[in-house]
Amino acid sequence: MSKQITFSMIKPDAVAAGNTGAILKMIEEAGFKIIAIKKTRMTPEVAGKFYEVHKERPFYGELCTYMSSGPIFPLVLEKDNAVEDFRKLIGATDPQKAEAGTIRQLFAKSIEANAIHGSDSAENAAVEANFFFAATERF
Ligand code: 3AN
Repeated sequence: MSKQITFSMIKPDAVAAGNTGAILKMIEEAGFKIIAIKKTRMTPEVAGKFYEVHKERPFYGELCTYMSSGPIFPLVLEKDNAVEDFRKLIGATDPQKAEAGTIRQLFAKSIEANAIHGSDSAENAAVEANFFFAATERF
């Protein structure tokens, strides 16, 4: 498979716990190239827009509150088969179900405060990367 991008975010729990460096190290060691990165903080309104697809789910309100509770690091990553390989690297949404050695198994606190986001498709990766980064911010 040729080069593909995926979008990720190191979430407020992992940033607050001081795990940003360890997580970035795992991402780079797994062969992903960081092509865009910044530190930012979403307002609840911005988080609401980002997670609009989950609007009908019971956890939507809490998720938006949580995701705006502290700074995050949005990332655009590049690798062959990036979307699928990154989902494997981060592990299951619920850290209790995440495989040993995955980022969520190592660093997530709960199903909501689960350390990191990874796009679930190439289409969503493009939408999510565009949400945070202009083309001129990717190298
Ligand atoms: P993933 O991030 O693994 O793709 P999604 O897309 O189903 O999972 O959910 C998006 C985010 O919503 C998750 N990263 C997590 O923070 C939160 N979330 C998912 N399921 C629950 C749940 N049952 N209770 C609370 N928060 C949840």
